[in-house]
Amino acid sequence: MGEVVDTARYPINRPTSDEYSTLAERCHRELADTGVSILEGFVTPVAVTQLVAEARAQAAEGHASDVEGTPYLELPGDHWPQGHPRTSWGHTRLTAVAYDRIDGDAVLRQLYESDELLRFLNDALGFEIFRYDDPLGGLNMAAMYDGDELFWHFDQTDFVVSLAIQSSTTGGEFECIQRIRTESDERYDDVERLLRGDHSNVTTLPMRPGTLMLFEGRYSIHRVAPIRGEAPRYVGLFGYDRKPGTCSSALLREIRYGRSA
Ligand SMILES: O=C(O)CCC(=O)C(=O)O
Ligand SMILES: [Fe+2]
Repeated sequence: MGEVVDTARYPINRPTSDEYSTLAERCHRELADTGVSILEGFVTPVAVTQLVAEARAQAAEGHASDVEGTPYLELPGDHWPQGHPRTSWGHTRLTAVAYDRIDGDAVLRQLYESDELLRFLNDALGFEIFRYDDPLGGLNMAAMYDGDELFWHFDQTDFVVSLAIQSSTTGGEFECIQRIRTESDERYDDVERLLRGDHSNVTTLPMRPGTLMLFEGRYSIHRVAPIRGEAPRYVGLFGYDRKPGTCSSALLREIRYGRSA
């Protein structure tokens, strides 16, 4: 991973060094305090250039989806009243490239399959994680073009690791309200206020190309704002779980990749 990861800044290849411990502790603290840890310049500029070229080619293999969904990524039960966050539908349109369409020697795949990175994430999180056992959703690349967007939602996994590859000309910001809900309190009033357009508590997380972001998306509502302009937004998404052998649902694969196997 030496030539892909900026190991002078992020020494994931030297797990016994003090610098490594300091880095893992920093990420751990940031995640504990805020639910997000942002590693700017994690990937070298040379590798970013290659990632962009790969993303451009891979995007042709992608599946474009255009769907309406709720922030909870599930169908609402009949008992929720109209206007409630559970019944608030919003638009998502993006192109997703599944793991099995990403070349064996692609930089994105090298990173996801790197044991050094996996060990580092384990150390930063402070618990053991496993790569998804999912031939489509383990690793994927999302391409977003003019007019595309990803509606406000909570993730169904504890955390997501994303790698920013290219920013759109304008728009495409990753926006969130950190820890708007907890395990025991849904805070529907706060979610409703946001969905009605009150963005006063929204923060934009910096995702310059080359940034690796560790994000706890289960309690922090987030979205990708509409893309504007000619340059697409490219992001690599790395799937992990606390249990080995986890796979995303067939329904989710069908929606996101247009097939389930
Ligand atoms: O594209 C991104 O930056 C985030 C994607 C995301 O939130 C998701 O796939 O759940
Ligand atoms: Fe998400």
